[in-house]
Amino acid sequence: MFSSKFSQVKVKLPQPFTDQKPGTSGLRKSTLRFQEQHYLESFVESIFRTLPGVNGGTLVLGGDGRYGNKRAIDTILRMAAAHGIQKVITTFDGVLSTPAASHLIRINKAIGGIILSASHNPGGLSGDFGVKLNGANGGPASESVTDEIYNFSKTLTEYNIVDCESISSFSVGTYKLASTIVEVIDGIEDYLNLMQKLFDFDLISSYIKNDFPIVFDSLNAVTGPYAKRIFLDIFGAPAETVRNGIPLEDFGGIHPDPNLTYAKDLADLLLKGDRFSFGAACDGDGDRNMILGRGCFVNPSDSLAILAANYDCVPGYSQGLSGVARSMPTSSAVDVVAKDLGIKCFETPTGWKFFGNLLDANQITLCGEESFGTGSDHVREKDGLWAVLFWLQILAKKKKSVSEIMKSHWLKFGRHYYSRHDYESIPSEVANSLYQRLSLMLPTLKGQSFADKKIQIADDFSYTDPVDNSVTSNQGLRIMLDDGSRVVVRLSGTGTQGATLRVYLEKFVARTGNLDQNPQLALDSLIKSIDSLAEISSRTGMPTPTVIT
Ligand code: VG1
Ligand code: CO
Repeated sequence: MFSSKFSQVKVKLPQPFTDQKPGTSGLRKSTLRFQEQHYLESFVESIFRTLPGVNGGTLVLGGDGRYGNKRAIDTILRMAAAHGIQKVITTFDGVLSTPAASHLIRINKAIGGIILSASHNPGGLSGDFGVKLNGANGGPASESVTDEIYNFSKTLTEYNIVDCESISSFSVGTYKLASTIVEVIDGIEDYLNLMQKLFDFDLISSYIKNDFPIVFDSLNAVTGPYAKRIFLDIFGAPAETVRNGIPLEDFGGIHPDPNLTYAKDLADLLLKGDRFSFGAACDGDGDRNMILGRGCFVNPSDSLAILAANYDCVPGYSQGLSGVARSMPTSSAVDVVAKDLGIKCFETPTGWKFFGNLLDANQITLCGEESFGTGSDHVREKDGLWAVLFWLQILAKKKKSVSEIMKSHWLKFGRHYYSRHDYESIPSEVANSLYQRLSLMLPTLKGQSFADKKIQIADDFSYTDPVDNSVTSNQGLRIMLDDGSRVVVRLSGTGTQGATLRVYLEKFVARTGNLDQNPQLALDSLIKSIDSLAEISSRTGMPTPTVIT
C-alpha cells in the first residue's frame, strides 16, 4: 500500500498557530481551518512531542468518516512513522467510532489514540473537523496533558513527517511505512466481541423479533456499519431497522446530533407514529445516544438513572455497581438511585475526561451526562450503541414498554423534571458579558427569592478530583433553591461559531406528586426567572432557545 520510497523531512512553520487549545473534547475547528497548510500537522506534532511513550509505542487511529478523515489519517501515519511509533492500528476506510477506539487502545495496550471527529457538529467543507486525543487508559487525555500540548503548539517551529506518496484507500492488512507497522483492521469485530460479553444477544434478538420493532438512526455517521452488523446481521432485524446507515463525508447534510431538533425525523416516527416500539440514534462519532419509546422520549439524565436502577438485568453488570457518577449539570435522578442502592455517587465537571480517574480507580461502574452521553467501565468513553443495547436488554428482560419502565421508575424514585436550553451562535462578546455579569452577581444572590423559592447556594462549580486531588474551577454557574430545584448556566466548549450558552433546569417532584406534566411547563417559573435575572433573551435578541431538550 505504501511506496517503499520515502524520506524523512522536517517542515518549517512560517509561524506557530496560537489557537490550538483543546476544548471540552479535543481540538475542534471549522473544516476550512483544518484544511489550512500545516494546521493539522502542527497539532499532531505537539501531540507526538508531548505524549509519553511515542517512540516504540502503539497508536490507535481512526475517525468518524467526515470530510478530511482520510487525508488526516494519511498525514498522521506519515508523522507517526517520522516519530518512531512502532505500530499504528487503524481501520478499513479509517472509520472508527469513539467508543470502539477506546476499546482498541485498551486491548492493544497502546500509548493512546487519535480520533478524527468533531463529534456531533456537522461535517463537510462548511462544517467542522476535530482531533481528539485519548491516553493509554482509552479515555480523553487529561487537562494537564492537553494544556501541555497547547503550550507546546504556541512556540512550535517545525514538524517531522515522512515524505512519500499519499494514500487514500485503506484495505485490511498489515503494511510497513518506513519502520512503522501499519495494521488495518475492520474496526467492528473487537467492539462487537465486547458487546457480546456484556449483553445477552439471544434474549434481545428474540425479543425484538417477537413483535417489538425497533429503529436506529445512524444519521449518516460512524455507527452505520456497527449498527448493521449488530441489528441486521446478528439480531436478524429487517433492513428498515437501520436508517441513514452509510457514513457520508458531509453526513448527507444532517447535523449528526441525536436530539429532538436534529434527529426530528426519527423522533416523529416514535412520537407521532406507531410503527416502532423503540427508537434510538447516535451522534457523529458514536458516543452519544438518544432513546425513544412509542410516544415517549427518555431524557438522558433519566436514562442514566434507569440504567443504574436496572443494572441487574444485564449479565455484564450482574455482580453489582461499585458507584456511579454524573456531570454537574446532569439531573440528580441518578443520585436518588445510588442512595437506594447504597453506592457512591460523584458529581464531576462537564466532559468525559473527568470520569476516567474514577473508572480507573474502580470507584464507579456507570456514568453519564445530560448531553446524551452514557457509559461504563467497559471502555473510557461514552458509548452510544452500548446504551442502546443496555436499554434493549432491560426491555427484553422486563417485557415492558419504554414508557412503562419510565413511569414505574418515577413512581418509585420521584421525577426530576429536567430540560436544557441552548442558545447557539451568539456573538462571543454578548455571551461573555452576559456570563460575566451573572457570575459577578452570584455572591449577592443567596437568600433572594427566585421562582417563588429562596436561593440557597449560588456559586461557580469547582471540582476536586477524589483520586488525584487536582482542582478544576469555573465549571458553570449554579443557582440552587431551597426546594432542591436548580438552574445552571454554562458556556459550551465544543462550538465553533460564536458562543453557545447552555441553561440547565431541574425540579424534583416526589413520587406522590404530579408525574405527568410537560417538562417545559413544570419548569416554567425557573425558565422565566433565569431569563429575567440573566437577561438572556434581551441580551441575545433570541426570544427562544435554538435547541430545547
Ligand atoms: C458538550 C456536552 C458535554 C460533552 C461534550 C463532548 O460540551 O455538553 O456534556 O461531554 O459536548 O461530547 P459543551 O462544552 O459544548 O457543553 V461529544 O459527543 O463532542 O464527544
Ligand atoms: Co460524540
